[in-house]
Formats: sequence, structure tokens, C-alpha cells
Amino acid sequence: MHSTFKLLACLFSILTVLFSCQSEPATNLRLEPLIPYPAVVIADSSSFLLSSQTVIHVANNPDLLVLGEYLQKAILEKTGQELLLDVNNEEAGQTRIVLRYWGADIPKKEPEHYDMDILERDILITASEAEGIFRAIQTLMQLIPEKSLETEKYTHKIPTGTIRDQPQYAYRGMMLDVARHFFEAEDVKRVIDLLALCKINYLHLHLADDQGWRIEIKRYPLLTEIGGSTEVGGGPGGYYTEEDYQEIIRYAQERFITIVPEIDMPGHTNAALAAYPELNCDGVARELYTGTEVGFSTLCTNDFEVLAFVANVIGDLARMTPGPYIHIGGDESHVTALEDYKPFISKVNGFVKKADKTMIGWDEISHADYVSQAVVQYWRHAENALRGVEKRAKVLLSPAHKVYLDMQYDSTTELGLHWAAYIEVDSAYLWNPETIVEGLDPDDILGIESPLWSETVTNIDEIEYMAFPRLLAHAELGWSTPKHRNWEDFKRRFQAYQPHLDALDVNYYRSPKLE
Ligand code: TNX
Repeated sequence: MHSTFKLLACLFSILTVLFSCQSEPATNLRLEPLIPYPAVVIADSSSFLLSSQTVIHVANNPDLLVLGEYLQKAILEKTGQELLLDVNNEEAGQTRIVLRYWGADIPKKEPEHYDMDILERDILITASEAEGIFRAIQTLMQLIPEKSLETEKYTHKIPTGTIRDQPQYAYRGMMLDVARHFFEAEDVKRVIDLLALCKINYLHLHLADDQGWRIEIKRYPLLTEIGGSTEVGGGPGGYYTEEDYQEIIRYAQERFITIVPEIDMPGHTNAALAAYPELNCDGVARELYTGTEVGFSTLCTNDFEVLAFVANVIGDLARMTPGPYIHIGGDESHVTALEDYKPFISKVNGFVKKADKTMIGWDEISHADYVSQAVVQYWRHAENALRGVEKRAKVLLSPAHKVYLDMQYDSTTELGLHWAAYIEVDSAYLWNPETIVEGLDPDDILGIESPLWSETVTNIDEIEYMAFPRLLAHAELGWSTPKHRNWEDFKRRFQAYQPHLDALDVNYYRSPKLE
């Protein structure tokens, strides 16, 4: 009898342990839904309590103060708690989130590098530059769940541990085609906000194509007046004034995102050819175009006046653009003879260099003799990427069958095209940037970029639907090291990450692959 009791008691205690394990999961920083996954995550076994009594502490420095305010606002939006922001280290608080730079004795780290030490009383975020602190804040916000509406008071335990992080590639981008369909500056800002969450640091704007010219160039007003007046399907089109463009740049800069403007040439230029007849070899203005064919237009590449026009546009655009890159397109110039195309691209590289910028062009530009120090954006032709490297260019990876955000998820997707592939989320994730172009030295890779062409995409909801969740997959390929890239683990993290997208009302595709 006695021993039966002992046995029961023993069983009971085992059950209690098991039960308590299930009802209160152990906190483990390594298992948090971080996307992209950081370079190093070391878990500790305790937790940091985030509550209304947590104080954000920043050293007395204007950049850090701005970042502290950004963090304060982000936490308020997510949890309903307005934390105290303290610059004089006077407020002890119950717990503290500290934003700080490394002391002068620490050698400068990469700008996006950050460390986050999560201790029981303090979260210490340290970087060499504001950019690193900003990336760290994105990570921290992924550790903070949305406030559930039922609870009055918000508290949340963040697992303790250490994160040391920096990106695999310096360039992680998205491209938005604002030429086929025009999107207002407000929509571009929404996209920028979503890119910041993914730690994406470049937004490439495809500003001119056959169907529309979308950026004001003051000395050529007809480019926008005529060339910006329509879009695919015949809608009213639109364009960014210089002020709109500056506002987009400023908004992006605040989120440590660089704008890369593209004027596609010598093909994809019908809108300009409609605005200024002298850009055509026959001197006759083209009709505006609202269809979706490609490869039928060309500037008159050998004409001295046309070259002066191109140099002026590049110069003006460069002056309006603080970032290091000017994208000159160069794709699908099917009606430009190769013997005209090659010297044209070489000259354009000269114009871009003269404006103190680096040229990016689609992979066809590697046919030109002079693409040294330029960037070849691989989208379709691996041999073009390799030829570019031989000519001392770098490669930006945008393999259409993996990263084109305008490709349909599957044959039932209502928007999008499928000429390169159907790209489900697993396919978007399951490829290796280092081996996608056979024979390409990883040192020659600048990074990866996901283009969203807008022949079929007409509004911000549709942009979000095509971009998410694939952009998160690409963000992880660009940021995280290969050893942290694992589809099953990405899937697990995405399931826990979804509420962040829901709270922001992102219209993402509900992929069966992620269920
Ligand atoms: C190819 S990618 C294009 C674009 C189209 C896109 C549609 C590239 C450099 N050119 O002009 O919009 O396909 O997917």
C-alpha cells in the first residue's frame, strides 16, 4: 500500500512537470520568429520584462535621440504603451532598453552591424553607426508581440541572450515598376515601411518605360506632361514632381533605405519618344502606348542631340539623387542594332561616372566594351553576368525564375505573369545566391534584388499581395548566412511572424506551402 502511494506520488510529480512544461513554454531566444535570421543568436535561460515601466535610454546624441523616438513610437503602435524616453540616464525604470554607440576604443564595425545583449534588467543595443541601431530595432520589434485586445495592461517577457548580427550581402533590394502602372508617393512610402521591416536597404524605382515617364526633369517638361499622361490600360498615369521625389528619398533615408532611380534606355523609351520627336531617328513623335509588349522602341543612339539629352537627364537625376547608383536599364533593346547598342551603353557609363555615380544596368549591358565598375543586374542570361565580371563589373542577382515578384505563385493566381516560372514561396526561398550562376565568384556578387513589374499590378493591395511573403524569403537569402537558411525553420518562424503582418494589415498571399 505504502509503495503504491509512493509510486502514485512519483507519477503525479512527473505529470506535473510535464504539464507545466507544456503550459509554460521555456523561453528560448533561438526559437523566436526572427526574419531574416541573425548571424549569431545565443540563448540564455531567463527573461527581460517589457512593461509600461520600461525606459528607453539613449546617450545624448541627436541621431540616437531620433532612433529612440522611432523605437518609442514603434512600441506604442504595437503595444499601446508609451515608454519614457530618457537622455540623461536619470530614470532607473523597472527595466531599460539602451541605444548606444561603441566607445572610441572599439574598432569601427560595418555600418549595419549591431549587437543586442538581452539581460534581465537591460536590453543593450550597440552599433558603430545609426544604421546598425536601426536594423537592431527591427529585430527587437520582432521580439515584441502585438498587444491582444482583451488585456488592459501590456507586459511581455523577452527571452534573454545575445544577438550579433550583420548582413551577408551589402545590397538587398526591391524594384518597383512605377512606369507600367503609376503608384502615388504615399504608396511608395508604404512599400518603404514594409522594406524596412525586412532589413532591405535599396529600393530601385523603374521610373521610365514605354508606357510612362514618371519623374519630373525640369528642362524637359514634356517628358512628364506628355510621357507621364497615361499607363497600361489607358488610365491617367502620373509622375513624381522633383519635390515628391525628394520626399520619397527623405522618407527612405529615415529608414536607412537608398533609392536607386532607373531610366530605361535605349529601348523601353516610347513615352520619351512620344514627348520629344527629335529623340527618334525619323524625327517623328511616337503615339503613346498603353499595351504590354516589349522591345519595340529605341532612342536614336548615334545622334549627337540624343546623346546630349541622355547626358542631361542623367546629370539632373544624379543631382537629385544622394545614393551612389543610377540605373540605366539597357534590357530588351530588340530594335537597336548591336553595333549601335554597345557604344551607346559605354558612353552612358561615361555619363554616369562623370556624375560621380555607379551605373547599374540589366544583364544585356555586359555586351558593351566599357562596363568597368558598373553593376550588371542578372535577370535572365547567366553568360551576360559572367561576361560582365570579365569586364570588371559586379553582379546584382535577380534571377527571374526565383525573385520576380510579378510571377504568379501558381496557375490559379489572378495577378501576374508566368513567363519565367510559377514561384511559390518555397521556390522563392530554396535557391543559393552563391551557386545560381555557375562559375560566378561569390566575391563578385553585390547582392540580390526582387523586381516587381507592374503590367498586371495596379494598386498597393496588389503590390503587397505579390510581394509578401516572398520578399521575406528573399530578405533572408540576402541577409542571413547559409547555415541559418532552412526552409522548415523559415516556415516555423513565418507562422509565428504572421501576426506582425496582420497587425500592419498587409495583404499577403496565404500560401499553402506555409501552413
Ligand atoms: C522582362 S526583366 C522585362 C520587363 C517586363 C518583365 C515582366 C527585364 C529586364 N525586362 O520589361 O516588365 O519581363 O516580367
